[in-house]
Amino acid sequence: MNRSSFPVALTIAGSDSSGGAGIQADLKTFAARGVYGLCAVTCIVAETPGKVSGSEATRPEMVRKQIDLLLKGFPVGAIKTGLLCNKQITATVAGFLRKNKPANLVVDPVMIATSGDPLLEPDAITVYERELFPLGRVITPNLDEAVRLLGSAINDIADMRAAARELARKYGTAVLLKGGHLPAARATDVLNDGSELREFSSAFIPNVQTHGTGCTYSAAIAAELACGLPLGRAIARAKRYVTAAIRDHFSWTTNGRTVHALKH
Ligand code: PXL
Repeated sequence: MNRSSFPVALTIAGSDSSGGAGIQADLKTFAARGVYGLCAVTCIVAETPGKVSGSEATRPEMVRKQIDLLLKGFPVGAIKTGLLCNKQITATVAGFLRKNKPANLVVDPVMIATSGDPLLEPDAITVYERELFPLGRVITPNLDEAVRLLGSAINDIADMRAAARELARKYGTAVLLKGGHLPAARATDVLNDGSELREFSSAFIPNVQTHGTGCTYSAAIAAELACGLPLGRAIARAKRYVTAAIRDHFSWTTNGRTVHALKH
C-alpha cells in the first residue's frame, strides 16, 4: 500500500441507519483521528438503538468494485472490515485482499449486534476463519465472538489470556480479545501477537449502553495504523479514544427508554 502526506483508511462494512455503528461509526472515528476515510458498503441495516429491523446485502461484485476503485485511487494506509453480512461477500473481500495484500488489515469479526440481533449469516464464519483472519494484522473479537470461534466458555481474565493465545495460534494472526462484557471494575482487553501478551485496561463505565463501541474501537486502531503507529501503540490510543467516546456519550429518551450514543 502507498503512504502519503495524509493518512487514509478504508472501512469495508455495513450501513447502520442509526449512525452508532457500522460505516457511520467508522467514518466519524477516522475523521476524529485526523484520517481521511473511505468506505465500501456491504449492506444496509435498518435499525434504531436496541433493535435491528432488517438488512439488505450489497451484491458481492459491487463490493469488490468499490474496494478495487478505492485501492487504485487512494494511498490507503489501513483497512478495516466490519459487517460482511454473508458468505459470498466475505469470500469476495477475502479473495480480493489476498491478491492485494494490505499491510494493515484490522478484521472485526462482527457477528451479532449489541441488541442481540444476528447480523452475519452463520455459514460465513468458516470463510472468515479460513480466508480472512490469516490476512489480518490483527483480529478484534469480543467475548461472544471468541466463544463462538473457540466453542469454550470465557469467564475471567485467565480464560481470556488462554483464549487469545489459542485464537492467535489457530489463525496465525495477532488477536485483540475485548473483555468489555466481562463483569469487572475495569474493561481489559488482551493482545496476543503469537509471541507476546499485552493487556489494555480502562475503568469500566457503568450504566451506559451504547452500540458501535466495537466498530469504533477497530476503526480507531485502523486509523492509528494508517498514521504509521506500531500495533501496540495503535491499540493503546484507540482504547483511550473509545473509552472517552463512551464516557462523553449522548443520551435521550424514546418510547419510555433511555438510550445512549457514542460521542466522537
Ligand atoms: O455493532 C455491530 C454492527 C456493525 N455493523 C452494522 C451494524 C451493527 C450493529 O447494529 O448495524 C452495520
